[in-house]
Amino acid sequence: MLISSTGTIKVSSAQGNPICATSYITGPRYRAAASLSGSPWRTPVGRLPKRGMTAMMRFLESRSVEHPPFAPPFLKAGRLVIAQTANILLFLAPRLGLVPKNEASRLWAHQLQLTIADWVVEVHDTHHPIAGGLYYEEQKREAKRRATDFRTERLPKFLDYFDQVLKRNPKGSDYLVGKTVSYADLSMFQMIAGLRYAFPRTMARLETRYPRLVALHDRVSVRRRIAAYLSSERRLPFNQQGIFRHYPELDG
Ligand SMILES: N[C@@H](CCC(=O)N[C@@H](CS)C(=O)NCC(=O)O)C(=O)O
Repeated sequence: MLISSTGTIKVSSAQGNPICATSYITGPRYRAAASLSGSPWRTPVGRLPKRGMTAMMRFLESRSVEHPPFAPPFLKAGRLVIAQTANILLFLAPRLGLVPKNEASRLWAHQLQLTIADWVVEVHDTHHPIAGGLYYEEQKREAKRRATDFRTERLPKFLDYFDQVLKRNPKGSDYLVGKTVSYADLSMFQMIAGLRYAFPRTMARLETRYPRLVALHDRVSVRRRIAAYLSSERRLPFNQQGIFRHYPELDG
C-alpha cells in the first residue's frame, strides 16, 4: 500500500508490495503515540478505523490547510498541525516529560532523533534502494548490494556513534540524554528491536560489541508503560509492509 505525496493510495495484495504505513494522530491519542517514537505508531492503513483513514485523506487533500503536512504521520493538537516524526516529538516530549527542560538538552535530543530519522531511511533503502513506488521484487538485485553496504559499513557506523553518545554522557551511560529516559532512548529501543527483526543474523553478531546499547534497549523495554504497550494490541508486530522487513537474502 502506498500513499503518495499527492494523497493517492495504490493498494496491492501482492507480497512485498510497495510500502506504506501511516497514521493520523489526534489530540486524545497522542499519549499513546508518544509511547514510542518511530514506525510502530504508524498504523498500517488496513488497520486504521475507516473513519480515521477517510479523515486523514480528507485532511491531506484539503486545499484550505494553512500548514499542510507533506506526508503522514502528523499530529493535530488544538489548532496546530505538526508533521515529521522528529518535529512531532520535539513538540510532545516536553509536554510528556520525555526530555530535560533546558534548551541544550532539547536540541541534543532533537539532533539524535534527526540522526535516527536518517538511519531509518537507510534501513528502508535496503529493501527499496531504487524507488518506494516499485515492488521489492523489481529492485532485488540493487537491494542486495545496498543491504550488504548497510550491514557492513553503515550499520556499524550508526551503532558506534550511538554507543559513543552513551559512553560520553556526563550524567552516566544509562541514557542518551541526561540522567533519565528521554524520547531518544525510546527511539533507540525501537531501532534495535526493528533491526533484530530485519537482520537477525547480522545483529546477533554485532550486538556483542555494543553491550551499552543492548542494555539501553532492555532498560526501555521493562519500563512500566512501555511494557504495557508492548504487550497490548497497540503494538503492531513487525511485518513485511513496514520500514523494518525481514528478507533472509538481505541479511548477512
Ligand atoms: N521523515 C518523515 C517520513 C514520513 C513518511 O515517510 N511518510 C510516509 C508514510 S509511511 C508517506 O506517506 N510518504 C509519502 C511520500 O513520501 O510521498 C517522518 O519521519 O515523519
